[in-house]
Amino acid sequence: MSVSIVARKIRDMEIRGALDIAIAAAKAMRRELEEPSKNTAGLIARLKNSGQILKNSRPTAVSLPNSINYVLYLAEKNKELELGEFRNTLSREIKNFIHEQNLALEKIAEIGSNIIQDKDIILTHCNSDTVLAILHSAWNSGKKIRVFCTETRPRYQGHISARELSRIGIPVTLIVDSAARFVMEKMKVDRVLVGGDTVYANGVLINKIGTSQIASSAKELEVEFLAAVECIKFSPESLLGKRVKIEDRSPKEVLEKTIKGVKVFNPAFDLTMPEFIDLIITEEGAIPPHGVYSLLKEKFSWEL
Ligand code: RUB
Repeated sequence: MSVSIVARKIRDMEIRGALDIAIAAAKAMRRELEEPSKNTAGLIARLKNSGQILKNSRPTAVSLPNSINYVLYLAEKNKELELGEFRNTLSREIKNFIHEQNLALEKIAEIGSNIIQDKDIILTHCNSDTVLAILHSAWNSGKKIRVFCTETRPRYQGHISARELSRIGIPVTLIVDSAARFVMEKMKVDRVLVGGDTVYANGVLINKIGTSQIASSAKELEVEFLAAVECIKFSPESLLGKRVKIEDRSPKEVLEKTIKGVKVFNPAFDLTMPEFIDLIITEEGAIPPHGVYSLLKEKFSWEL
């Protein structure tokens, strides 16, 4: 798919979830290598421009700029190559990068599945492929888990999670978002497991709106709170004090018909503070939030 199509699909949430967004962007950048160009410098300029278009498509998941910046770093590294060789080398390296992201997902599924116990009752919010991979792996290893999915207003991504879990055969129950605390207490939920769009160096997790409310209820009820995120979702720029923009989406997602005199505010993500998070499950291991800093410096040495 071309850069403009991928950018549109990300903006319209046809492509969504922070990992899928990162992979789709890398694939679109790889496709750009097929475009005509006089020389390597011209193609790099084109990649930079395409990268900007993709970066502008959605603001909150840092996996998107990370993926593009990595491709641009690879392009810069190979800039002395003549055009044909540049195209081949970069295409291979982007393919490797995409492969690594898929391996990261598999590794997280394995690590996360070790944390899940037989007969666990788990609550998840929104729709995260990384969370689903863990639950799938735990189920396949014979753990008889049960899952509660919040519906995740206003876009109902919880339906996607519930449908997928049910397809696998995992007993799943859909609840309204505001039932999360009640269900955690009454149904004796063992663990909350969510994905993430961005993780700052100080261990702050940015994920679908409502995550922080669930995390604070989990803390109060002594329910373990786990976040599953590939390192591509760590924010190197947070070390420079920069913050991502919390996406503000259309009021139409909340109200089909406007109510006279009523404004709608529709933020799509929120911040969960590190003290509410027990573990962040990454492909490098399950770490406490204060471990993000060192892992970030290690994984993003090329950027820093
Ligand atoms: C999706 C969301 C997911 C993360 C992680 O929000 O918050 O929890 O993106 O997903 P939206 P994954 O539906 O607005 O994109 O684990 O698949 O990367």
